[in-house]
Amino acid sequence: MTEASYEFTRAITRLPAGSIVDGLRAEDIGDPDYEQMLRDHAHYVATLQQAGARVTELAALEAFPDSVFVEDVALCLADVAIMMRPGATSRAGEVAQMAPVLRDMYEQVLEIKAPGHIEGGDILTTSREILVGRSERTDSAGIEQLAEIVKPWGYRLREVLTPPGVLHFKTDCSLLDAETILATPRLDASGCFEGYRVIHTADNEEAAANSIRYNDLVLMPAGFPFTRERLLEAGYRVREINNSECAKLDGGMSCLSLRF
Ligand code: CIR
Repeated sequence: MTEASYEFTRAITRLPAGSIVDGLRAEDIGDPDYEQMLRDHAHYVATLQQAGARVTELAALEAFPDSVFVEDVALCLADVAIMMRPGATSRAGEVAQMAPVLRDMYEQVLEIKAPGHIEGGDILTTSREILVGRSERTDSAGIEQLAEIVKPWGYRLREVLTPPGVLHFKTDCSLLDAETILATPRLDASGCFEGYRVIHTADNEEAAANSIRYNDLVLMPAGFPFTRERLLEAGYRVREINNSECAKLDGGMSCLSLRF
């Protein structure tokens, strides 16, 4: 029996394009260094491979500066993939670039249609349910559609709230195992994780919340020693990846891959 929310065999990533310097950001703290980003991306892909992933690395798309953040354009479940409909207009065209890739890998690929919007970063799939955070990028119309789409496969979906000023729901949380979630205290305070065990990020280490569990490994952004210690103490096997450049564009570990 596999734990479909974190036991995977495949991953899809996309090489960062040079145009990444034009990527979206909530606050401008300078452009990312492309060469450093390429090194970090290679480390990320190698770590997924170490965790057992067969990684499909797609070519860079210069026309779409944010296209390295592949997570936002699809939801990949065990038996069906669903193309998202990003709330960011500059990212809408990324969906058509990913759809044929997923059609080659899945028997069924469905899609969120207008007028709904959802970005994958707002979706946390746990072993019991699919949590979707309403945000600036994800609206109730999109969430309602997704709930209907996944129903035939027995998935329960719950609408929750991404905190104001936070880009995506998963900017502030990640799944660690069937029962456990890593979350910022501010997101946990909303009550959305009732019934789960929650490990909090340490003070001033909120950005560590966007980590990923892939098989036996937890990939987390480097530079958050107190949160890392909490994960190690709880028994997780942690790998740190430098995320300084993606962080300038509000991106983290989950955004960089589709995992299934
Ligand atoms: C954006 O604003 O869309 C990108 N600069 C960052 C997307 C990060 N994706 C994610 O958290 N899933």
